[in-house]
Amino acid sequence: MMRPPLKPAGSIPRAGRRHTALSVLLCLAVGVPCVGCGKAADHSPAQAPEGEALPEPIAVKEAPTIVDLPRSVNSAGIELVELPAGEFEMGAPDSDPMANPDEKPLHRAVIERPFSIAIHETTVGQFRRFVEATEYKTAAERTGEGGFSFNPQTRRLEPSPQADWRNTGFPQDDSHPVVNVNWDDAWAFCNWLSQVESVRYRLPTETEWEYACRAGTGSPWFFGDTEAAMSGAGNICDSSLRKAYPFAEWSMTWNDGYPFTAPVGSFPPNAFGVFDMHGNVFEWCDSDWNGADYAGKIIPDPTVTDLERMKVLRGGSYLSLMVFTRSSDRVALKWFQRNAITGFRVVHN
Ligand SMILES: [Ca+2]
Ligand SMILES: [Ca+2]
Repeated sequence: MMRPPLKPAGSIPRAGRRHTALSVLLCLAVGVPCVGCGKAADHSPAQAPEGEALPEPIAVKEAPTIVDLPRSVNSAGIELVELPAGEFEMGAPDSDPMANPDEKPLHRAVIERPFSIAIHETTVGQFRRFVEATEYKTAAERTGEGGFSFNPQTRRLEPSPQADWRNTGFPQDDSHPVVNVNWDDAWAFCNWLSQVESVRYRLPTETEWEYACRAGTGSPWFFGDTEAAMSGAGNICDSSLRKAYPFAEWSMTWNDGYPFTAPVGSFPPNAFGVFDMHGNVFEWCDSDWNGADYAGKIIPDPTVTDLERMKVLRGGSYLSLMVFTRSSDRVALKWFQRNAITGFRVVHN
């Protein structure tokens, strides 16, 4: 069954009922004043490392051994890998000091049916193809309220009426992940793809997303247990970002070569052959944010049932604190919100 179109989009990201971790993320990473996050939104740029030389870009890590799975390319040029049905340990163990309570308890999760997942985040080029075929206007364009873009004067990512999927204020070509799309825009792309392909495309549930991210691993990142394990393994908040965006005091010391988004697939995939599950851009999931830990959650995981609830985002971004890039980390936004750090990838059964 196709998902029906949603109500017209509302305002751009706003303070309100926000998950604390998300509030911290947005407040720190985007500079949006927020309620209850305990962090000041007015960061001082005094520590800007503008004059400092960047270290040489770090070497990209070698990929792990890739599991032999069915692979395909659809008519929109989206590459997919078919993951088998199965079970896995979802969430974080009590021993993970970085985990929030909402990631616990570690529990057995079920993937009842095989599904194919795009090995890359949806790109600007793929989204352009959709827009050209349908004359679709994203909420950022339709409402005139825009999204987020980088302001070189203030060196911040800021809300802007001019910001949309074409205009982020930082360099993006067709190989970069599309951003400034809300959950509804992502679904519109899925619905178009469903018509073109005669297969029902959709967003992954968060259980599917974590299963695809972990690729059989149980560690915080599929490359290991520590933040350092992510050096050369993904586009994360690094020294190149800090140079452009001095407010990112939480950035790592190495230079991954990409201050903002990177072309998809610039870093090694996991053992399923799926790229950019840690960092680059956050990814919309087709799951309601349940606002609590997993203890009361029905498994297999429910998809979206209530549009008033927040939708789960996974994987962190080029701007995020490293804890947000872990396999089990969960944040959420309202369906109508969009920003310059969130995109999506598609799945189908
Ligand atoms: Ca980076
Ligand atoms: Ca990602």
